[in-house]
Amino acid sequence: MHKLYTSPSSPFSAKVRLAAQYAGIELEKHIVVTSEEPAELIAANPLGKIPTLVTPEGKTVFDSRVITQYLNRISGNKLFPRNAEKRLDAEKFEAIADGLADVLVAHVYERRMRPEEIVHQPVLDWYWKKAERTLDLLNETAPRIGTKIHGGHIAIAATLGYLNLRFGNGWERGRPKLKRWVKRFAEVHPELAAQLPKAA
Ligand SMILES: N[C@@H](CCC(=O)N[C@@H](CS)C(=O)NCC(=O)O)C(=O)O
Repeated sequence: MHKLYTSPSSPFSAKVRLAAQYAGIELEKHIVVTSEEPAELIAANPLGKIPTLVTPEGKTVFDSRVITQYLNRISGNKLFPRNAEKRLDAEKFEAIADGLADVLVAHVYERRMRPEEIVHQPVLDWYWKKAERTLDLLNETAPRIGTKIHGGHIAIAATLGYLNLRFGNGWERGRPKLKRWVKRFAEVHPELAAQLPKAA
């Protein structure tokens, strides 16, 4: 079986868990605390980051976008459209959702890793501005949700789950379409709810 180093709250790990479940690939989940730099994770990925996947043949696969492409290949294209133009759109949505997760994680780390007196507010504001712009874009353009979804939908759902978990739902104000998008994702794909980011 494929082994996934993961944590309940990590948005990138949630994306991979959602993608694997949607594509029908079973994962053996190993929950790790990255700040403890567990030896088995470091041995698989010197960056000490999650998600890191280990294949049944013992090959390691990271980062999360390499993993979603790998899962797409081994599932016979269950995660990305075959049509080149549609695939580019799906990959771009994955990239924008991952980019949003990057700034949210950086925001959390800035506050978590530094003593309070040297948390740099301008950098937090800079991250937040990027997040606001990206949420505005997603409010206008997030892809329609049907029973068939792709890696872009999955990445957006994972990142917005992390946003709600760490920052609350204040982002919904002024973004009614994106708020409805999250509701619809939950209604159309209740089977995926267990894989969304959760408090550790
Ligand atoms: N680009 C990476 C980002 C992964 C990432 O930032 N993971 C975080 C958890 S959400 C992590 O492992 N942080 C621990 C660290 O950076 O040491 C991906 O897409 O997988």
